[in-house]
Amino acid sequence: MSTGTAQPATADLLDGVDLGRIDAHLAGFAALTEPGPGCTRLAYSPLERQAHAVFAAHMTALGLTVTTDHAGNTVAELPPTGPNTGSGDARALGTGSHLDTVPQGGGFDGIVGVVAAMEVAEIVVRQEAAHRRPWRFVAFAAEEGARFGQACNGSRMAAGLTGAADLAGLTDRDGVTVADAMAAVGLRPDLVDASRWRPEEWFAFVELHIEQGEVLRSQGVDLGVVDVISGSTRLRVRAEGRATHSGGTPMHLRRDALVAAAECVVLGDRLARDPRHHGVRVTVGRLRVEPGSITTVPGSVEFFVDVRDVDSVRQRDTARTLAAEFAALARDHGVALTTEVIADTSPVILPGWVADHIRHACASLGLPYRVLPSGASHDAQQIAHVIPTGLLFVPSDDGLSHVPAEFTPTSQIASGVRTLLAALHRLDGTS
Ligand code: HGY
Ligand code: MN
Ligand code: MN
Repeated sequence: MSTGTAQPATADLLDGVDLGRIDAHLAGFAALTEPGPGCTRLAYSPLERQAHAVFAAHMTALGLTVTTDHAGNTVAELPPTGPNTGSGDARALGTGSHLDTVPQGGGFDGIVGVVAAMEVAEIVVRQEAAHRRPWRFVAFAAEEGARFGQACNGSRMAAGLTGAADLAGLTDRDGVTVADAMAAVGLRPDLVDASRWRPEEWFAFVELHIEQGEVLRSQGVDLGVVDVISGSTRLRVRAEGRATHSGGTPMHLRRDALVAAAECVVLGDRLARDPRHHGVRVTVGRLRVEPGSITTVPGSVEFFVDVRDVDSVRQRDTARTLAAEFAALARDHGVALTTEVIADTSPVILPGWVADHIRHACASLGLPYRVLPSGASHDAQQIAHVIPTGLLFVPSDDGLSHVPAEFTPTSQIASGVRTLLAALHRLDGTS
C-alpha cells in the first residue's frame, strides 16, 4: 500500500512527449522483421536480439546503465537525481514491455510499451527531471507464446516462475527447445535462475500496452486501467487414425484423424459460446495434418488449443472438460487421441493501489479512462508475482491484434505515454 505525497507531473514534463520520436521508434522496430506480411520477430530469434540491441543503444546514448540478464531481458537504469535522492526508500520504479512478435503480427503489441519507456527516459533525461527513486526501463524477452507455447518466458524467468530446468521441455514447431534457441542467440539458459529479480529492489512496475480488444474503441475512451489479466491454459492435442487411399477406402472402414480433430475444434468453440461457460475463450489457431495429400485419408493431426479466462477455476475446468470430450469424440472415430498441457498461467488480479495511481494520473490529465480486464496475457501478469504492478491500455483500432492490420494512432500512444509518465511521477513521490 502506498502513502506519502504523490506530486502531479509538471506540464513541461508532459509536454515533452514527441510524436515524431514515437513514430521513428515504431518504424525502426517494424523494419526488424522476417520477409512477408506484417511483423515477424519471434521469441529468442536473432531479430528479437537486434531489437533489444536498438533499445540498449538508445538508452546507453541517453546515459543510462544497460544490462541484459541471462533470460535476455534488457534493463536500462536511471539513478535518482534531484534534492530528495537518498531520502527514504530507494526501491526502483519500472516500466517496459516486449519486442518479440507473433508470426505476421503487428508493429504495436509490446512495442508500444517499450517505445513508451524509451520516450519517458528521453524526457526525464532531457529535462533533468528530479526523481527520488531509480527508474528502470525494460525490454522483456520472448513474451509471445506463439513459438514455444508458453508465453512471457523472459518475465517468467525474472519472476522465478520458469527456471533453467524448464527450458528443455518447451519446443517450437521444428523441435527447437527454448534452451537451444536462447543459446543460439548468445544467451545462457543454464544461468537463468541467477536472473531472478529481487522483490526487495523494486517498489512498483507499470506496463503500457495496446488493448488488443474492442472495449476502449467501442466506448470512445483512449485509456484503460486493467484490474485483472486473463490466465491461459494451452493444450497440444495429437489424433492418430489410419492414413489410407481416399478412393479405395469406404467410409465405414475409415479412421480419419482430421474428421475427429475437426469435431474437437467445433466442440471447443461451441462450449465457449455456451452461457454456462460465459467468459471463457477457446481458440484453435494452429493445426497440422499428415500426410497432407489430397488423395490420402488423414492419418494424424496435431492441433493446439488456447483456453483463456479471468476465472481460474473456470479456465482449468474448461481445459479438463475439453480433454475428456476430445477423448470421447476420438473413440467414436476409432482414433487414438492424446491431450498434453504445454503451458498454464493463472489469471492475476492487479493491486488496487497501483491502479489508483494510474487512475489519478488519467484524472490529473483530464483524460477519460475505464477500468477493464485484459483478455490477453502480459509481462505485467508475471512481474506482478514479485512486484506491485499496474497495466495501462491504449486502444487497438477495430480491436485487431496479432495481425498486420494491428494499429494505434500515435496521438493515442502519446496520451498513454503522458499518463504513464504522470503515474510514474506519482509513484516516485510515494512510499
Ligand atoms: O497472447 C497474448 O495474450 C499476448 O499477446 N502475448
Ligand atoms: Mn503483448
Ligand atoms: Mn501478443
